Amino acid sequence: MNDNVKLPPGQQLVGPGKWPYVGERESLPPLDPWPLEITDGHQTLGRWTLAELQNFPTAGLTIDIHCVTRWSKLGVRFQGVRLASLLEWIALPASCGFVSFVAHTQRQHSSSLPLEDALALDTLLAWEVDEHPLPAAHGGPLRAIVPGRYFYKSVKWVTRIDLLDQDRLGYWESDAGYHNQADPWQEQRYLAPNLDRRQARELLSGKKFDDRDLRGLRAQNMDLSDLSAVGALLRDAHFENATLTRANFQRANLSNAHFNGANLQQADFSNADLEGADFTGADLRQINWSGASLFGASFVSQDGKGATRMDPGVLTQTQIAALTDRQIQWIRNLD
Ligand SMILES: Nc1nc2c(c(=O)[nH]1)N[C@H]1C(S)=C(S)[C@@H](COP(=O)(O)O)O[C@H]1N2
Ligand SMILES: [Mo]
Repeated sequence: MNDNVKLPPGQQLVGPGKWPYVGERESLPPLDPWPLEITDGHQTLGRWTLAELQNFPTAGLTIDIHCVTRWSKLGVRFQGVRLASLLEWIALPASCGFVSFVAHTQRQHSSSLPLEDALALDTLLAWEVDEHPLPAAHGGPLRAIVPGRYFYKSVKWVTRIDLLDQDRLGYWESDAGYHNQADPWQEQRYLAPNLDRRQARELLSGKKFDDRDLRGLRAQNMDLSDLSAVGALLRDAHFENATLTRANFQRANLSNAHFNGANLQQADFSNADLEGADFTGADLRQINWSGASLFGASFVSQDGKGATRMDPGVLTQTQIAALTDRQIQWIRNLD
């Protein structure tokens, strides 16, 4: 059998028996007993020692490791406890869409993902690999294993799991511009394919996109309120569920951009190219649409669902005429 068949795009196999170390090499001085705490970001919801975790029903999981730096190692067997099993023992916060794994390291390294994904992917807290205790340099005594994502989602030396209402970008995701979704089969490596690490950091902290070429940017769920993106090239950019209140998109090229579920209150789209942009389910109140080109943009989905909010009477007749019949109908019902 050809192993390459099982490799996601752009990945290469490491040599037999090899397993590189990536990122931090050690934790802070190991704790004994090793604790694991689940919080809602403020309060402790559950707390166990490693020995107590080992009394839970254990789960074995064989995964393929895919590092964003393009090496893969197939068929590694981990043993531990499922995140799902731990959550059965605590009272879940009323709203917790995201889970963040936090490491006992100098920089309090962390990584997050939607809780729904973490559970669907069968996320594990692992203490054993290939029938041996997990080596310290690989995150022992306890690390997260998130199957089906680049390995940077699998945090080493976990002592805390935060269940959060809003997403909190992890270390690599915010410092190096790694993609927050991290699906290797979709090659979701970086925030934008053409950004280096310094540029990504600058971009995320400064929220200044003016005149930049950021085609295909991945900014789902991000807090980009007060963003300045004047004249930016943002074709096919992903802003699903992002916070973009007061964002300045004057003259930006946003054709085929994805704004589904985003909060765009008071954003400025004057003279922007919004052809084919998707605004389904977004909050579009108090937006400046003057001079924006809306050919083929959508505000309501095919099935008529999506609670898009928009002030009536803000689009010109020319702008409305550039929409499809279904979209025009929806806009007319607002007015
Ligand atoms: N605490 C912590 N966890 C981490 C990292 C890190 O730097 N610190 N790096 C991540 C990255 S980028 C990868 S590819 C894997 C590497 O795990 P390994 O060193 O066991 O191969 O751990 C992830 N988990
Ligand atoms: Mo990585």
